Amino acid sequence: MAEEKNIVVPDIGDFEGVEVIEIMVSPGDTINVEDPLVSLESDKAAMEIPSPLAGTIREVKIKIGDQVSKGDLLATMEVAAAESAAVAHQEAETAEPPKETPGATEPEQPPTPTPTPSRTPAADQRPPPVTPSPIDEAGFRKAHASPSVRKFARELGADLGQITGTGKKGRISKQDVTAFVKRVMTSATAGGGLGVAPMPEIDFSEFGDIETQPLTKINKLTGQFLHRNWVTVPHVTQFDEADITELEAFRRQLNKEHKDEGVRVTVLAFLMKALVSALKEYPRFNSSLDPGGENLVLKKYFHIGVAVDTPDGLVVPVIRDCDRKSLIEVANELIAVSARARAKKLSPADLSGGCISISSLGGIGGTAFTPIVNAPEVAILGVSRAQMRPVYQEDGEFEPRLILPLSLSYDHRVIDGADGARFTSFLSKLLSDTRRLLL
Ligand code: CAO
Repeated sequence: MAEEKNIVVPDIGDFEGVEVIEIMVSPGDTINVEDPLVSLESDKAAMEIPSPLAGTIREVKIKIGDQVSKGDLLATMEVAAAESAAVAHQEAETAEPPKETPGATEPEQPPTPTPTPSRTPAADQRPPPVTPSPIDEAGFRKAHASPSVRKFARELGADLGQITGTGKKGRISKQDVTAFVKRVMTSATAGGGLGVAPMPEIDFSEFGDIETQPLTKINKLTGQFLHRNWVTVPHVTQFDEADITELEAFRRQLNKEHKDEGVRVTVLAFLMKALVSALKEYPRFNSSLDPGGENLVLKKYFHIGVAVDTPDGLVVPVIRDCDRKSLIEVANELIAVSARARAKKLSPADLSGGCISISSLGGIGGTAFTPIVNAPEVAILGVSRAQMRPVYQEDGEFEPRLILPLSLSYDHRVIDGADGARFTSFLSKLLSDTRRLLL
């Protein structure tokens, strides 16, 4: 059977006429023992009055700004009969004085972690992502926190209702609020507002010897660009291959013929010329989305970026007007620009204005990879190492052919899958029959 009980101000020490600054409950609220009911604040201290019992609030008897002293009626509560007996006992014993927070400052206590058995250690290291949202007043009121922590949370716009307290009985400390705000900020910046979970901070030296090396300026800048492009561009990678047996024979012959002039034509120079033809055939690959995402800007020039691996990190210098340069001019410029990149002598002009990029790992190895689009460009061609393979011929024989793997990543907002496949097929045909490059 339910009974109505009076909840009064317990012994609050020598304080008389203390002001009510916050009321955390309303009629109809179901509360547990120790749930905060009201906050009081004198000129010396702030304190929270916890509920001595569990039940449902029937009536709140005070309002914000009231001055209360020991024994004043705060609220009436409907409690179960068993609870009621406990109250009688508690009232006789005098309720435990509430905890004070002198000068409205949270005491610097290390929070006591509350074990939550259902969570794994990994989950504990990586709290769930939180996204900024307006404060839910009901949840905020019910949260178990001192007035100073409430004030602090309000100043930062942190919703106490979303914070899990690490103190006794889930009490929220100032540190909990700070950790929550930090998590919101990290989620927002790390994921560009995607609400991804922050990386756990791990001390790797716990597991073995380590060495910490600072990232270079190029590493950091490249990292930022790649991350932005990875999360903002919907990527698709189209794989294809080209038979470059004839191209390779021609390349070797060319290099022999121009040996005395110091000319060195690599597969990359052919790829750049082939890309120009492919861009002319498929102009959407030579475009950028405008920042508003409303228009496609089609470019009438043919500047090609080439990823160059340097001791300080990856850079992508641009070779301009590849349509107006001969194969040998492109090859020479490639050698010059990659030397400048490795000597850290690139100018800002060298690094801007690209239409499409090539990432060639062919000189190193590998069979295929998925390059990241160098936005605002809309496509990047990845090239892996050419390999001699037996290829079935129409006459029923297998012939050794040099096969070059191509990996074209593109921005699916601009380029359809069918066009992606058409583009690489076109490139493949060009590279398989270099005469077509003349067309
Ligand atoms: N298949 C087979 N052989 C290849 C090849 C391929 N796909 N690509 C290049 N080669 C050959 C070259 O023809 C050259 O052979 P020769 O000595 O017989 O002429 C040799 O490998 C070395 O080439 P290279 O790497 O010196 O020259 P390149 O024009 O192919 O590339 C450059 C120039 C600057 C792109 C390259 O040196 C480089 O830095 N590559 C790394 C790019 C990179 O890091 N990309 C990753 C970006 S994403 O993280």
